[in-house]
Amino acid sequence: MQEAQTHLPDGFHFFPSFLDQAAQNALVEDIRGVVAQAPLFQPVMPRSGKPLSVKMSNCGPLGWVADINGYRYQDRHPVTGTPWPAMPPRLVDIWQQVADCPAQPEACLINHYGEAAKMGLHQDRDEQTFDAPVVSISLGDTAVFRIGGTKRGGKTLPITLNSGDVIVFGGPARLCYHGISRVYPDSSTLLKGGGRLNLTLRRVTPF
Ligand code: MD6
Ligand code: FE
Repeated sequence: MQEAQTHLPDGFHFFPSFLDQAAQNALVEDIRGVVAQAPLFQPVMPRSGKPLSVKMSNCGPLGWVADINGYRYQDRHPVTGTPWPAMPPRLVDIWQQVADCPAQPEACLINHYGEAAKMGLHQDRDEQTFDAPVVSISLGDTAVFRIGGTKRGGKTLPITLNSGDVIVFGGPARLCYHGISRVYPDSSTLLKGGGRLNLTLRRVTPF
């Protein structure tokens, strides 16, 4: 496993091309299976009800949702009301290879970026523990990921994320601000309908 040299926060790890083409294809099939049972839904911002530009689903015992009432983890799909599909073993394998965490992931948030989708700078802080890292897998179109510090408003560094890249946010980097400033349309042929998938594996409860 090759880790790129970066000037980035401690606890942030970047594994370019972690997944080869065959592994990417297999993962896309796994995610197709998940979204067949738990369709992508349109999250909205709490209070304003403004839609986020990505569509989401989840797998694993818990899933992250955003609606008019807030951001939270819950065990059911907000539209169908059924439990989230099981986490595919391939995702658990990736976690075990890169997370350096004794506990299993409990949630995999699936974000789908279509044309013009972005994600504003945010911290991932809805989990009950920050002792586990967040492991993030990129599939499909290339994106520009921005990472800053733990305070809002600081400067950010751009990182190009290609299909098959994996990043880990742990330790002192766990609460760094980050977002997606752009996605390059048609930069990958991995997904039949185009776009980008980002999978984030998380531990939600203490261990
Ligand atoms: C994305 N990623 O790559 C958005 N969060 O589309 C995230 O929001 C993220 O990549 C926490 C840790 C790693 C991430
Ligand atoms: Fe995030």
